[in-house]
Amino acid sequence: MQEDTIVSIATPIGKGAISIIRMSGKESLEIALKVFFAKNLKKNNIIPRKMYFGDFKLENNAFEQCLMVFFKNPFSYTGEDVVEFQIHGGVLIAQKVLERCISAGAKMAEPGEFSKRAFINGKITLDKAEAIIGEINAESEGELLSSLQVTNGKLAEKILSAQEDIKLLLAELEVGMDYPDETEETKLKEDVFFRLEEIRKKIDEIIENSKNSKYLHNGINVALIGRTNVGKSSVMNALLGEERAIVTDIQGTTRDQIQGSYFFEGIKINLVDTAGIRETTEKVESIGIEKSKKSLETADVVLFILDGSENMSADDERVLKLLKEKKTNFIVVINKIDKPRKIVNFENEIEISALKSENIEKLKKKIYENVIKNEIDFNKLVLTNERQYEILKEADKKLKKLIEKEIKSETLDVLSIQLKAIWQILGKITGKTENEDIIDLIFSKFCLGK
Ligand SMILES: Nc1nc2c(ncn2[C@@H]2O[C@H](COP(=O)(O)OP(=O)(O)OP(=O)(O)O)[C@@H](O)[C@H]2O)c(=O)[nH]1
Ligand SMILES: [Mg+2]
Repeated sequence: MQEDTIVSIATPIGKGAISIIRMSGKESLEIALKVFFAKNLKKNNIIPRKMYFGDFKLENNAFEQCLMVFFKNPFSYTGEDVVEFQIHGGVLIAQKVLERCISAGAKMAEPGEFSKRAFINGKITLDKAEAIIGEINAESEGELLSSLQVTNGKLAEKILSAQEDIKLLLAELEVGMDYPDETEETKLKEDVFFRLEEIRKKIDEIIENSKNSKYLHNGINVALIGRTNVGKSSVMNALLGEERAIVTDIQGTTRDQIQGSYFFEGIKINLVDTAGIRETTEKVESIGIEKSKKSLETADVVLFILDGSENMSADDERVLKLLKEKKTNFIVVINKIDKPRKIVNFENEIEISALKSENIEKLKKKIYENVIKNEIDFNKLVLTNERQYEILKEADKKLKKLIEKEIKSETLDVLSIQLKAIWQILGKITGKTENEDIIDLIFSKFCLGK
């Protein structure tokens, strides 16, 4: 158990009618009873998990009616003694209750400290803890669903079992090294080879399912690119369903980048409207154009917008050339189809009218399908954050090298060192590793009070 008793507001600030102030640590009950008074309630007669209605005494001796509940260790969120106060009223009262707990002896919790203690006391696995961060921060529905998946601990199970397989293999290698005569090295290596393939299959499956997780987490970045006056800002507004960007018939209206996002199928779509690209000597406009060119590089997909009522101009050609040079993933959007069409046909184009809101839903679908190649199956095991994804890819890379190369050329000794390294890498997700730093790193990303 940790030394300090920590306290924090556990509910989101400013949301909801009830706030919960949570304290955890061996002095939590003692501190609570210095500030909270209910009829006949004493330290030796308190019943765990029973709600007590009483008065909370604030700094200025004013009383606030509230509920208190005590969770005796180990049956609490953190595994320590925990006290929670449920108070009515806004942020100010919550803040005052918090301050009073601190002046009575509790320490303000660090971000993620509650969950860190829960993890240390074996209440949650590391990947579950990370999923909790995901849930707190999940903005889109899709992201939330996959966070919940991990919360169920299925991912931990799968990766732990891969770690377990590796451990068994390590044991076998140990035996092989200790009794070189009794084991035939080639036969042992053959066995190791097949079992490594099995482990890799498990890891590959999660990686495959998680390819979409980047988009679940960060959303899809879409840049609207084209020459001036083709209707980029109008398309932006039509997609957002609001008048975000200024629209005029003057060329070069948009100079800075304008951002906005909407949700499609639970995925956040982040749009950036850019300055129309054309030859110009005007200073501000040129800076804007340079930015437009840059946003090509960070976009997952570009909407190349053309004015369908006009022929391709030199500026249009210039933009097209740029897109091809940069090998950008782009969709050709023929705008202004409410007017007679003049522009040439493009492969894989979509006709819309931003002015008349025609085919906007179809465009939304096209953007989504362009990036999300296969359906996101929320029932499958997916990783909720990029850190985990990168870790698994690292493990996979090492496994691949081991299977395809090292197993043939290296000694059992070296193989065992490499395998141990992979075990360690997987431990960065499951928490089964000797490395403590990583735990601190993750928990510092938590919200306060969780
Ligand atoms: N008829 C018609 N006019 C449109 C349509 N979309 C945009 N316009 C008009 O085209 C003109 C330019 O629109 P903007 O959205 O400002 O174009 P832009 O590409 O953002 O222009 P810059 O910011 O200058 O690069 C405005 O007068 C719009 O009303 C459309 O679908 N049909
Ligand atoms: Mg514009």
